[in-house]
Amino acid sequence: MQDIKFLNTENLSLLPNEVKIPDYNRSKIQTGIVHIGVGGFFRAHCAFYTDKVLHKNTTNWGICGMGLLPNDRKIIDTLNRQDGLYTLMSTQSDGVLSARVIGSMIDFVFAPENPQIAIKKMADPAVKIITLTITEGGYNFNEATKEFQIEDPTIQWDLNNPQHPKTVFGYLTQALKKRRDNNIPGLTLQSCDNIQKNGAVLKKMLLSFVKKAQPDLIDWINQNVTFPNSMVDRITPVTKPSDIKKLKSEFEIDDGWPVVCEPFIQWIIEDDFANGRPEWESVGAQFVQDVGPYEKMKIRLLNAGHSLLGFLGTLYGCKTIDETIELPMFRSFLREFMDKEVTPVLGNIKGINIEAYKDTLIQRFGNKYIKDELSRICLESSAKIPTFLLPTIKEQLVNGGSIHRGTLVVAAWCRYLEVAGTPGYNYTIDDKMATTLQTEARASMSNDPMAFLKIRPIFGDLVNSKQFVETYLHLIDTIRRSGIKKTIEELQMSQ
Ligand code: CS2
Repeated sequence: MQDIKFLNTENLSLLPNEVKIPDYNRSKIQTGIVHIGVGGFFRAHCAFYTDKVLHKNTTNWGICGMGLLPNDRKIIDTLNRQDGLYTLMSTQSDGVLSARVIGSMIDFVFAPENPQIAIKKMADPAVKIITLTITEGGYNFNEATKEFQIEDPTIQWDLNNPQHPKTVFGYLTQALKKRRDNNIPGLTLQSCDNIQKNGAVLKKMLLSFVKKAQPDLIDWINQNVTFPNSMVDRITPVTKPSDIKKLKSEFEIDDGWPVVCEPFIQWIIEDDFANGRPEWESVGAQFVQDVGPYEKMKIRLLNAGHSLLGFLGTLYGCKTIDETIELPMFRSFLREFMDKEVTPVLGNIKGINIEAYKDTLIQRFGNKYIKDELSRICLESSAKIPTFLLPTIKEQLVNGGSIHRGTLVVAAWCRYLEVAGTPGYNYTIDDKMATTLQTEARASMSNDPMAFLKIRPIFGDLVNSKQFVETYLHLIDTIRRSGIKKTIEELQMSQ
């Protein structure tokens, strides 16, 4: 008979010995970091590194988990019930599962309930860093122009209701204003999303908002706030009910929302912190002067590789990344995309053996214990594709390189959209731009073949490239007539 324990502070010492638990005194830890967007990735990555730092007897870098969106209530309530504790479950490629209870989150704020508490927390002098995982779409830029979308209705709401903001921009502006007005030192705003130059993008977007909302704050921000760029990496699938069950049966832990992740982890950060930082380098993170080449490599190979497998695999009837890459045709197609279309735009990267990096990626994707669902990969692709894939196609066009495989991914995306919900394609489109995407993808099947490529906020000027358009039209036509497998085979024979 198993003795299952509910995960909380009181029960920590009763957990089986093989479960690593926080062996620092959590009641002594002060909040030094506010994190916005307490999703699985953050809990597998930044919160994990910080937990490791706290094991080294530091007391001032606890994390306050903050949710700004109504949907965040569930995770905040779950973690509050568990005294902020949760389990990180990671499975090696040989199937060995390990469980570690993370203790770095010590308090929580659910902002929609009381925006002023959230603003006050971010302006607290003890808080020296605000980290963010708000997804690629959360930065509110027009994908084609990279400019801030001031006309967005929630942004307009924030401009008109500064004390009851809804977006990260409204909250940050009020918090920074409070810091300035009360002579509290500035801090670091650290993006942990998959966007090249994520720090610079965050700064540009925030300043575009501040220019309208509180123009007199701009100089203070420029002088007192930093925005380091960083490359973040750890594959973190959506937690499934079966994971919760497994944690109970294998480790006797009753955790309402554990996080599942792969063993691999990487964090490369620009050392540009306005007001101190944890010694993340003592637990495996790397600090460098210029993170640009590493971000580019990771986003263009891993994230674009994911999207490739996501659309191609879904059209073929696969459900997970490991299942898709197990099929030789997808594995070889992915490798060719990486070798022939991405590697040429990356150049030499200091300290990196790019061939070995790609080998490792393919191995990571193949970890059959990490059931990373294609539905997670395909969601919000209107923000992902312009960030992960289209820049590679554009650079290859300029360099006179091949664009066939990248363009096939775009065509597969269109096909994925147009057949969604029809017999044999039993999925829905989970995307902020779902309606536009599907309407245009379907229009492109009949009266206007170019309709999909004409979605300007996504494709921008790419639609003016004769080479891209011709390649795309040929590929989408082949997918529609012969299916994804034949299209890949035909392409592999001709290229
Ligand atoms: C994925 C990423 O969302 C996606 O499409 O590619 O979440 C990916 O798993 C992480 O960036 C890995 O570091």
